[in-house]
Amino acid sequence: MKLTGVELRRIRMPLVAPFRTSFGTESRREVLLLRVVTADAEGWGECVAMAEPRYSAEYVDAAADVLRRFLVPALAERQRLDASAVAPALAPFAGHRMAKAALELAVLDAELRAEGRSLGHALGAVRDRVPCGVSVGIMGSVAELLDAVGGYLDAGYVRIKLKIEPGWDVEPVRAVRERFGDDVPLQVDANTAYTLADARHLARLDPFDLLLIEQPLAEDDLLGHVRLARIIRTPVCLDESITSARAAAAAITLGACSIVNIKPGRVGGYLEARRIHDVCAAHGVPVWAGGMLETGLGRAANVALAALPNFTLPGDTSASDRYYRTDVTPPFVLDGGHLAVPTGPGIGVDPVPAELDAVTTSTEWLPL
Ligand code: OSB
Ligand code: MG
Repeated sequence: MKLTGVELRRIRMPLVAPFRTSFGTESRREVLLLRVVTADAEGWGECVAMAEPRYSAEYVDAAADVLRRFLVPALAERQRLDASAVAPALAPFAGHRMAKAALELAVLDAELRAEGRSLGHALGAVRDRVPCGVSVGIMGSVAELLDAVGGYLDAGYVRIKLKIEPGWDVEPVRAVRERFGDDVPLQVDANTAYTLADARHLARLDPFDLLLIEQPLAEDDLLGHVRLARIIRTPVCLDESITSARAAAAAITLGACSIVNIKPGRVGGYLEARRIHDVCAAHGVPVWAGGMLETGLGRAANVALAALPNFTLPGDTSASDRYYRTDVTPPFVLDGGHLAVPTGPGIGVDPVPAELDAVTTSTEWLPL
């Protein structure tokens, strides 16, 4: 494939409600979209970096900068390029996995559209629909939380994830169990808010039969997670710590986690995400699809990934209306707690031009 150029497009989308986590509160999503143009097709990639470097070191202005200065020019040196060659071409540059993932996805989408193949098919999807969970932010009160959880259960979500932090953990979990019962699949996500000194406190979550606790400790604290996993009964799942298939193999072998959250942006792309899926499957470790408040473009690709065989837990692949009043693609709509895996070529969805233009704050063309 010969690339003609790459368009960087910034969009700004208000969230339907503020989303509070242990690392901050988001009221709107600043997104960087990439459109790769080739002689035969165009491809879209969504960069999941957020406006500020809180969830990870990456942030959206830095992603645009590294793409413009280093990553896109590195592809220009290749005469012919297919998607499997993108990560090796970008490997000389350290880090910036979210920026790399977006560029690889855009090239992969263009390639698959040119071939008339769907991303799900290319990745090895074995389902045509995926069960969906929802990630519920930290609220001002337990009453507000119970309202929100009740609304999501009424909408059909098959699993609830509560964001937690010190001061908002045992009580909200107890309240959700008391109101909605022991049968609701329930898990929590701390986004690194605790230390090993909190192990006894986190063990107080044991009686609530949670599916998992996600990333209780710091990103680089694998040893801490090993120790914590030996103290608490709730299975430990890692998100932030899993930056590659190598990191996943190490975490599993050390006993730092027994479940893995896979986010393609965090690990440098969908091809690395599939390798993590395979490593986990080989170890008998279940995986699930994380989310980064994506628009319909990134969501389409995440839903395709979630259709692989070892994605045996519901993902944070919620419907468009959980995030945005208007999506940039035709909306993803929950059907019996599931989303349909797109079947069209590439990621299988296209932006609606008027919706995309309405939220665009800037565009920049990088010729190759
Ligand atoms: O830790 O999983 C996380 C959103 C932004 C950054 C990090 C996380 C999240 C979520 C929401 O939990 C997932 C989603 O619904 O997209
Ligand atoms: Mg998480």
